[in-house]
Order: sequence, then C-alpha cells, then structure tokens
Amino acid sequence: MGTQNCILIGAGMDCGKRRRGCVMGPDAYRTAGLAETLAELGWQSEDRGNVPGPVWVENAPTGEVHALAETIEWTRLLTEAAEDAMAHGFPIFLGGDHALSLGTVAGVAAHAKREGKPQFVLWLDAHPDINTPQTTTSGNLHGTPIAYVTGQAGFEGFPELKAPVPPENVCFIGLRSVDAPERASITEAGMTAIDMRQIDESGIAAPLSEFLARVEAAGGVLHVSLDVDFLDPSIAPAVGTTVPGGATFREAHLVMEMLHDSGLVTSLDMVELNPFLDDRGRTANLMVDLAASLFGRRVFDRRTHSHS
Ligand code: Z70
Ligand code: MN
Ligand code: MN
Ligand code: MN
Repeated sequence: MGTQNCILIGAGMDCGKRRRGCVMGPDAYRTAGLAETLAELGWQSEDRGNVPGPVWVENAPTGEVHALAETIEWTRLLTEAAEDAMAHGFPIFLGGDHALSLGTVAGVAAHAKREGKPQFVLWLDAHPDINTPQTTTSGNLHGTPIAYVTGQAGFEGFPELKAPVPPENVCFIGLRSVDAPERASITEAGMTAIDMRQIDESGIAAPLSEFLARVEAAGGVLHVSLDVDFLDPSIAPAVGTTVPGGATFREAHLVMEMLHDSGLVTSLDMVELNPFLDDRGRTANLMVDLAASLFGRRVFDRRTHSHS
C-alpha cells in the first residue's frame, strides 16, 4: 500500500440526509481507537482533525432537495482536502454521511489523473447512490455521489470535476435497495453491480477477485467507500437506513483482507455511522475492526502479491 502513513480526515457531514447524528462519526472512530489500531499494524497516522464544513441545516420540505448549498460547500472543501492528502499518504475519511464522497472521490481521482493512473472505485453499500438531484425522490444528496463523480449531468453549481471516474471503473458490492432510475443508469453505463443475490450464489470472493484483477491489469488505484449499511443491521445497527440482508461479519472481513492483499487500495471512506443509534459502540468498533483488516490485520499471512 505504498507509504505507511495514514491521514485521518474527519468529515462529519450530516446534511446529506435528514436524520441527524453522523456529525459524531469522526469522534466515534477516534474513541474506538482507530489510530491506535493502525499503529499496532505499523501505520503511522496523522489526524488532521475535522473539516469545518456546514454542520446543520433545517429540513427541506419532503421531496425537495435538502441542503444543496451546504453539500456544494462540503464538496468543495473535501475535494481539496482529498487531493492534498493523497500527496502525503493514505487518507481515511471519517464520516459523516455518504454525501461526503462527492468530494473525496472527486479529489482522489484528480490526484490519480495527475499521476497518470486510472482511478477505480469500490462501493460497499446496500445502495448504489447514483441518483442525481433530478432523479432523487427523497431529496437526500447522500444518494447521489456516484452520479456526480462519474460525470453525469444535473450537478449544476457543484465544483467542476477535474477527473470524472469512468463508469466501467466502478464496482458496487452489497446492493439490495436500488431505485428505478438508478437501475437504469447502472445498466446503461455498464457498471459492475454485485447484489446480495449474486453474493449468495457465487460467494463474495469471486466477483471481488475479478474486479481487483481488472484494477491491477489497468495499473489503477482503488478508492474504497464503505457504508455502514453494507453490513447486516444485526451486526451494525448504528445507521439511519437499515436494510435487512446485508453482508455478514465474515463476508465483510474477507473483503477487507482481500483488499489488503491486493495492495491496490490508496484511499478509504468510512461513512453513514450514526453513533446516536449505536449499541454501546459496537458498530463503531466493528468499522474499526474492518479497517484493521484492510490495513493488514490477519490470522495467518496469505499474501499473494509482492507489493504492499
Ligand atoms: C435512496 C435515495 C441512501 C444511503 C440511503 C436511498 C439512498 N436511493 N443511501 N442510505 N446510504 O434516497 O436516493
Ligand atoms: Mn499518489
Ligand atoms: Mn451510501
Ligand atoms: Mn447505503
């Protein structure tokens, strides 16, 4: 994974949806011992504190787009923070709701473009978050980052993308709640979409290996965006939108271990944790455990790649 230096960036964005609480996410990860866990695995971390984006905004009426101006401001701030952090180490963006990825993915992709490397994105989520401000029926912009970062129309007023991510470089794993317009754009764009049915049929390792082989063959770099609702709500209750039938403890750890072994991951979002809904910190602790697997915690060494 290149340099053994992590940059922790608190992004307590809480206006990508109506239900409040994600603002506490960055401190929950700190409290759960993320930096100490990384240190045990040989990773130095530099905590840059919290990005000072707009925190709270009154709810927009049902159906209307909520907190557009605030989301645009967060996108600007996080694009900049992400692009800068990429030059100094491995950024971990501590969410915050998933609207933060409008900025983080835009920023890491801009960095990859400057280095002449293709950017890939692995979206671990129950939802594909590929609505636009026009197609969203909830008006919650946490359901839109993939549309923005792949350069779809409808994001007037947002920062101009320096480096749109080609749709074929995006892989979703864990899908089980997809809106009709989202299904249409995934199909049209030819994105790799692994739903829970496919995971049940083939296991989670086979489609992930296939995607990682594609990243490797392209000489690409990989951004991982981990939404708490990728996980089954029975093990990860601290999330606003619980969707039954999610990834198990073992599937999620396997994904993280395989990502570590690939040596391809260069940035990470940890999003949608709402500590207000947690059960004695168990979801925050689980998310830190998953990060640990991504940064090299293992039972026995099983590496197949020489880099990392
Ligand atoms: C729906 C929407 C969403 C997360 C809910 C849901 C989006 N597709 N994303 N929870 N993380 O409102 O656009
Ligand atoms: Mn770099
Ligand atoms: Mn999401
Ligand atoms: Mn989700």
